[in-house]
Amino acid sequence: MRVVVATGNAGKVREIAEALGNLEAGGLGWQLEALNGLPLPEETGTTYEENAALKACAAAITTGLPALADDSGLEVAALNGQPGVYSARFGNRANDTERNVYLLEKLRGAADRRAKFVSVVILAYPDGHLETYRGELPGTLLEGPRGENGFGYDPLFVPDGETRTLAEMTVAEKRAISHRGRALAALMQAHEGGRPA
Ligand code: ITT
Repeated sequence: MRVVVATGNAGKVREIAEALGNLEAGGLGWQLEALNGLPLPEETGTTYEENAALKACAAAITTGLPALADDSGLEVAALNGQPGVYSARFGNRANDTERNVYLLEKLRGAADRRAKFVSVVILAYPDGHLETYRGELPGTLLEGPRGENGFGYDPLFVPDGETRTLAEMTVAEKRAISHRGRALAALMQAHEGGRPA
């Protein structure tokens, strides 16, 4: 099956391609296609589900192919769950490094460093059918960045039960435990026998 990956985030593309193309990880042998400059709609939703559906449906309608989108975010306990769905725009900072600095400033002196990542992956078909998969990853936020891999808030985030940040893991190691890896594993499981009803 040809599937359009409806994201402009290179880190997500890398992780989705590694998961779905990795036969050992349950990969489905789908032919993944990039958006090739097609614009994504503005994320006007207030939930991950709404925003993932907006992105996946727009790409499925424009291309006539099934389209996969991920909407995700970091929910920080000491910030009452913020930035959540607004993680990509947190503090109006321009890039990952500046958003990490901003988050560290907001958490300066905070004893409670708990946070969780959430990913909602939606596969939309041109006929309007939607499949929704969700994954979560609890962990804690460090007081400074560690590691060069991954993207976004990965250098600050140590998953529960781990000693390394997500940015100190390989793509495969991150996939095995991460919010996005879990959502994609559920998608792959649902498709083992072909397209689910
Ligand atoms: P697309 O909408 O084009 O897919 P985006 O980066 O704008 O890309 P989102 O609106 O879903 O995507 O924002 C998610 C943000 O949450 C992302 O930009 C990161 O800042 C953060 N985030 C999500 N998953 C992450 C992960 O696995 N590691 C680190 N940060 C992550």
